[in-house]
Amino acid sequence: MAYEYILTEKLATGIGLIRLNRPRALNALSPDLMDELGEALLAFDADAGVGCIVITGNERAFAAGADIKAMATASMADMLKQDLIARWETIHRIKTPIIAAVSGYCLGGGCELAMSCDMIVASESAQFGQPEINLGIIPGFGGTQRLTRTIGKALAMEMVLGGRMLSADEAQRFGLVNHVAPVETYLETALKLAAKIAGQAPLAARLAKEAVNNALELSLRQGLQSERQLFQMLFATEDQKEGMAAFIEKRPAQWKGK
Ligand code: DAK
Repeated sequence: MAYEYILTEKLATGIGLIRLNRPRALNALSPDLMDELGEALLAFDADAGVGCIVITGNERAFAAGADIKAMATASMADMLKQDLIARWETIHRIKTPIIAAVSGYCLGGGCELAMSCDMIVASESAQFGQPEINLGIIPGFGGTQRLTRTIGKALAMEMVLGGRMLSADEAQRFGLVNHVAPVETYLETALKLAAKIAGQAPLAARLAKEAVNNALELSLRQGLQSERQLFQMLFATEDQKEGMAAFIEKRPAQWKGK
């Protein structure tokens, strides 16, 4: 499918690669770009040949936020419209694991998009920030919630209230980022991690993602209960039988996604 604001590619390693592609606007997340991103995510999620999705930008910017020019004259009623919110929330419906490969600016809605992915690989030049306060607004897509749960209240307050940016090394130290790599190799690092995930038993990978994400949303009691049910469900899959048989027979498992 041809898109205008993103580029997509299905790699032989079972990865669905999505590049945000509005370089002149530092990949600002316009409504049209978000619609395309949502469509591409849903298409890869429905593709049994894709076991992991990677979202990236370019060296200078993952995304410098939602498109300020498209929001500048919006009313409260505009911002309340369900279709506006829905286009941002598509990513939360995706069952396939998603990695953000981030270089350069990762600000506002860009940082929130990266945090909505399951892991983040950053280049040494990445800068993470929630500078919405400078525009007279606050984050609206998890920048006060996911960020605080990940890096803690003290630093989140400084970022959200003071516009402080985190370098890639800081972001890794505070648990926002999985790996930091040179600008020349960060995408390769992300793709290597994605290939490893794409090679896992597909149903187990999807449920593993769901179970870990539940830890941020449910109470411990609910989370443990949900984990147990997901664990038990996997014993209804052919892949569980295959995975355990392969271990016992000392051979690599052949996953079917069934
Ligand atoms: N929106 C639109 N255009 C942007 C942009 C943005 N967020 N960021 C950069 N650009 C454009 C610039 O306007 C400029 O375009 P031209 O003037 O050349 O046409 C071009 O990209 C290059 O930017 P600069 O000339 O500013 O480049 P510099 O290197 O000097 O500065 C910068 C880079 C990243 C420091 C600066 O561009 C900047 O401060 N950008 C804005 C960062 C920001 O404030 N981000 C937060 C935006 S608010 C929602 C969910 C989420 C959100 C909203 C709704 N719902 C669920 C409904 C999120 C809100 C936000 O993200």
